[in-house]
Amino acid sequence: MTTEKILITGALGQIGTELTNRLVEIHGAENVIASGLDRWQKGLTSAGYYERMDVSNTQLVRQVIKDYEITTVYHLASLLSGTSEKQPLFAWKLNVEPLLNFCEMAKEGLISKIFWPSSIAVFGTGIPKENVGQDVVLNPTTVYGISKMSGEKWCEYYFDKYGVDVRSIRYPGLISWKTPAGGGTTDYAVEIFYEALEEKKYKSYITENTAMPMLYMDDAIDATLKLMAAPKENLTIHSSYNLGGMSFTPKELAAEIKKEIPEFEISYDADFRQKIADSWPASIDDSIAKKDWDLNYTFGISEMTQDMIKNLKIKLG
Ligand code: AKB
Repeated sequence: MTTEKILITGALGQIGTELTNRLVEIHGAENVIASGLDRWQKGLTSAGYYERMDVSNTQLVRQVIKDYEITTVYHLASLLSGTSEKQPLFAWKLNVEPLLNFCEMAKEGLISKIFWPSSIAVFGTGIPKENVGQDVVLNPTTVYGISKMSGEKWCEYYFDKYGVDVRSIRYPGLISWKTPAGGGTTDYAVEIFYEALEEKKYKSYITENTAMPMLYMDDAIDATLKLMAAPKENLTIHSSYNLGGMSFTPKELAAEIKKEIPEFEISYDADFRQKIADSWPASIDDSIAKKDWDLNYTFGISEMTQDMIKNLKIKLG
């Protein structure tokens, strides 16, 4: 039986809801504590416990860690790229400071393992767009990218200096049908499915030939659990692992959707998020994750599109 006691921050978000369910399946509901800003209501999460908590409240978070004797934290609470541009100082505070609080608690021996999501937003200008490697120069031009790059450096610092076991993935855009994303640049690749089913048309805020790396949520959750289960000595990256997933443009995604919904039409009207997308890679080299902890994927663009449409048809009725 498990000895892990897990706290998830941002448990009601896009990754959080699905990761919480998987962690409950593996460790049992009594060992999983979900947390978020919402008031508790029945069925909110499958976790055995729920703490309504602002992750920036350092003292409260510490108390929760002590009360439940938490060993492992999945710290997912974060502001995404689009929203961060609108609230830069708040984004910096939320995306960096609570991570430091958890690293400090690990340094003190209160917790033993942390997962923290970084993003392809750490990449920026001055590097090739295709097959971007792990160790290229990071030159993010967005608030979100700056916060994630700094977080990565803090993770590496706490590992190097204090041996803190903090693990991280540079997620590409995440696509799922269960919980909508919010405030990201890659979110068009989720919205498009809802509108394709409900309106048979979609106006994309990203231009037709802009490719970005994307990952289906099932693969994202598998990768996260795999990284967290890997022996510590196998890990060679202590900032954050590159993850490529698949890479496609709005035009290519629309063509896949048209195979399932022939009436579907896409149009384009770029907004401020186009500039963010232009600063990000089109595809990512994730060979180090494949070597270190056996990263692999089940879903390509066709499998993902079919699965999204099948499940959203049921969900939307
Ligand atoms: C966003 O678009 O902000 C996120 C990300 C790539 O980290 N999905």
